[in-house]
Amino acid sequence: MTAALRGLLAAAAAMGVAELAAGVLGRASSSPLLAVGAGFIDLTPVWLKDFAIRHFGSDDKTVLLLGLGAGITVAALVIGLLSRFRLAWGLIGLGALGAAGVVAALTRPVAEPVDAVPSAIGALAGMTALALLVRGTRPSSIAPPEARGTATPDDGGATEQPERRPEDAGVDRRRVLLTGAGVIGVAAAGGVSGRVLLRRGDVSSVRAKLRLPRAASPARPVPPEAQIRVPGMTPFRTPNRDFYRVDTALTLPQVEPRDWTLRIHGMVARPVEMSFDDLLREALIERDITLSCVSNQVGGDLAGNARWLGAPLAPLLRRAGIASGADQILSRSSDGMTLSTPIETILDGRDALLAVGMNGEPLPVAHGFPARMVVPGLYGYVSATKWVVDLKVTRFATDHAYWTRRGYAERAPIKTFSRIDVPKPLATVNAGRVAVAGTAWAQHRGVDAVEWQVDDGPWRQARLAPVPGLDTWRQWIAEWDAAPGSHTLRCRATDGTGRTQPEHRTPPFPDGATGWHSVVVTVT
Ligand SMILES: Nc1nc2c(c(=O)[nH]1)N[C@H]1C(S)=C(S)[C@@H](COP(=O)(O)O)O[C@H]1N2
Ligand SMILES: [Mo]
Repeated sequence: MTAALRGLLAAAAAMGVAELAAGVLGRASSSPLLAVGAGFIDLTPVWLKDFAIRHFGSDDKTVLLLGLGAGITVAALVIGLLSRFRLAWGLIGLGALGAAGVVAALTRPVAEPVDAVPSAIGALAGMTALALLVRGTRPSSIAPPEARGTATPDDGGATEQPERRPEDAGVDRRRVLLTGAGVIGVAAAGGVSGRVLLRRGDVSSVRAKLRLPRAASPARPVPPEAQIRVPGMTPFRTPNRDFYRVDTALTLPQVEPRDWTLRIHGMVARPVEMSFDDLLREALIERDITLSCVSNQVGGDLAGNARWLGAPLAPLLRRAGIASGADQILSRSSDGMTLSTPIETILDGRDALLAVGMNGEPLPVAHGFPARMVVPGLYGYVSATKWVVDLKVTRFATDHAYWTRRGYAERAPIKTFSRIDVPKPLATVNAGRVAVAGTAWAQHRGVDAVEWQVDDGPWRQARLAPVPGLDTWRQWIAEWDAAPGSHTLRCRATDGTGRTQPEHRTPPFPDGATGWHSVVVTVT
């Protein structure tokens, strides 16, 4: 057996046993793969996060896990090669991997001391496997002479004989194969059963059975003309399965409604702790609200519009009795993520919600089941806490949330944004009448106008579709008499305060991208 293969097998055994231990504990965040991945997410610099979201969007986590898998494979190969010179070096390498797992698991915001166990016993398993494989490969003095280097028909050795290298001479092949097979078996059985055990906590069946009450205050009807009917146009209401997802959760938090509580505490007269049933007994309201992400680039699609069902947040906070001087709500999710929201944006009369429903069903697990915050007009990172379990009434001077600690703005109203959805970039269209249509948003200020332009011609008013209120995006359409050639189409929106979207492009950091969207098309 080659040294590199030994390294791979030993690392596989380590990972498999660690997954099994994480499964037995029922703590996904203690799995070394997930803990190290989560640590990576936390350490990712802002530019790299923007790069990942820009290029991989909601697949950013899959890409991260694949990269991590590649990194572990390389480390395993190196460990194997080291063990060829000295077993101790290989063991030290495995120990270092295990230590990285332990540190990662213990530095998660929700860490408990037991979270060190999976990485630690995984490393021990990997070391044992490596030692056994190395020992089996060495020329053995105890094996009887006829067993050495003699292929018997049943071990397949005969066909492999020509590939043997001199260093492998005298090897007890049967023992090596058995040890290797054993190690693979341990790795596979551990990995698979660990995954199965971790699925115990899956809440999707609980969610499927959950019935939500009706809204005491239903949403205003959406005018049918809110949807512009042109092929390729964005749907006015985003179906849950198509709704963008942005979060730091490498594995989706599984929160049982039965176990869910919300604590409201901090600078309050009467701290509150409410159950999910308590929440459902509130007078629920249903509203159409468009969510958008600060990482959205000009022309990007990190925004979605849904009908949310939930309890208004302002009365809940007022019942707790907000102390004077408080200016921030620090919300925390079950996986330890923190978001800060300016308190005045929750109390100023807008429909800030503790949402339980999305488009007529319980929140999808990926979108915060069983409860999340939604505050119209604010970027998601300062308002839309998914899997929320804790609201601390505090001050910006005292507490800092995950993204604001990384330099993002504390106050981040959504910037006025407009986008051309059809024709698509680099499309070829026939000369004559062409529909130019798109989506604009300026939540809680509303979109009052969208203008469009061909090449450097005059700006013209687009026709705006009706909307149910100030908190959703708004579609627009114009008719273009297109002449043959290559043309650039541009758009810009004006919000309800009369301010027009600036031409100048700025990146998402630290409080949202700006700039006009443009699309180049060929007319034939
Ligand atoms: N618990 C938790 N809530 C979170 C986040 C997160 O990382 N963790 N990300 C926020 C960000 S940056 C955005 S844009 C919205 C996205 O909500 P969605 O995934 O439902 O579209 O959730 C917000 N809520
Ligand atoms: Mo976001």
